Amino acid sequence: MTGPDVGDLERARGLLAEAGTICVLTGAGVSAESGVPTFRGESGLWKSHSPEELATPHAFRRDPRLVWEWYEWRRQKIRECRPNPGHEALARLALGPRRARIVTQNVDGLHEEAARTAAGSGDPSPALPLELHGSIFRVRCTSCAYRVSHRHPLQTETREDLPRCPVCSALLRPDVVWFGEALDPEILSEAFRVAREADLCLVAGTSALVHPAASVPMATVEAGGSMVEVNPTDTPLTHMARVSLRGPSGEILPQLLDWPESSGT
Ligand code: BJW
Ligand code: ZN
Repeated sequence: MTGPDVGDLERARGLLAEAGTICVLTGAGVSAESGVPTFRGESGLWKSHSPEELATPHAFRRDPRLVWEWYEWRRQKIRECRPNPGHEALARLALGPRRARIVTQNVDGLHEEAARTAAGSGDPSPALPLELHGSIFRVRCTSCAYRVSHRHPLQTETREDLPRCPVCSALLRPDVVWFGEALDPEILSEAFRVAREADLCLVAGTSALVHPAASVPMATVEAGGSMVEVNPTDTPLTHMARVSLRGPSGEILPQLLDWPESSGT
């Protein structure tokens, strides 16, 4: 695999070096090199399951067992995945002296794991992401306010096996955001605040097809900041990017960020 254009890499490093505050928006592509399947494209999750079929409240009402089976398959896959050099470079950026904040659409928890590893015995919180679409390792009640972290395997073979709320006995569901559902308003407004106040938005590994997440980098640009995109292919945001670095984020992000002036050290 050839690397990104050297001139583009230099220009992107220059923009990062000039930026006082940085917003990072990530999508499924940043976890691809960890082994987490993306949603769209050749090897995307949706090849055999359409989102309308499985990632909607309607689908869960119609066939909760099928939806849980799909999530349990993904949870099992993701449990075996570890952060890759892209997650690690972003965690170091966010823990460094620059004001950088990670906003992610991913539900896999890999940014958090990278933050904890990079922080060692220190405080990981500056590198903990704003998770726009929730977490695949939390469950919540379909009826009451019960919500809890849950990493262990779940039984999904029959409807009777499905997890139930210990408070009200209603079905539990994955604590993720499905199509047609509102994102957590506090997390969303914090993400847009971070984007508006950023001098630069670094967008990595997202097809930028799903809103409102895909509008986050636009807030930076509309407020006068710039955008740098890292993705093997064009997206609807590409025409707004000052620089587009073509290639896998696990290779490009360390080249871009582990460089004295762009990391701010
Ligand atoms: C690599 C790589 C490598 C590969 N390195 N890169 C405005 C316009 C049109 C529609 C709407 C709009 N606003 C809202 C909507 C409707 C809808 C929407 O956006 N629809 C569009 C699809 C048309 N949005 C919603 O419904 C949202 N809710 C909402 O708006 O509510 C309004 C409301 C208000 C008040 C009351 C009620 C409602 C909710 C959206 C929820 C999305 N949920 C999912 C599932 C999460 C749970 C789960 O994981 O199962 O989120 S769908 C799925 O898509 C998931 C992802 O986070 C999201 C984005 O996907 P992502 O991350 O971009 O992945 P891919 O696969 O698409 O792309 C991967 C990219 O990586 C590609 O570009 C590759 O090239 C690249 N890549 N390898 C770097 N190594
Ligand atoms: Zn309940």
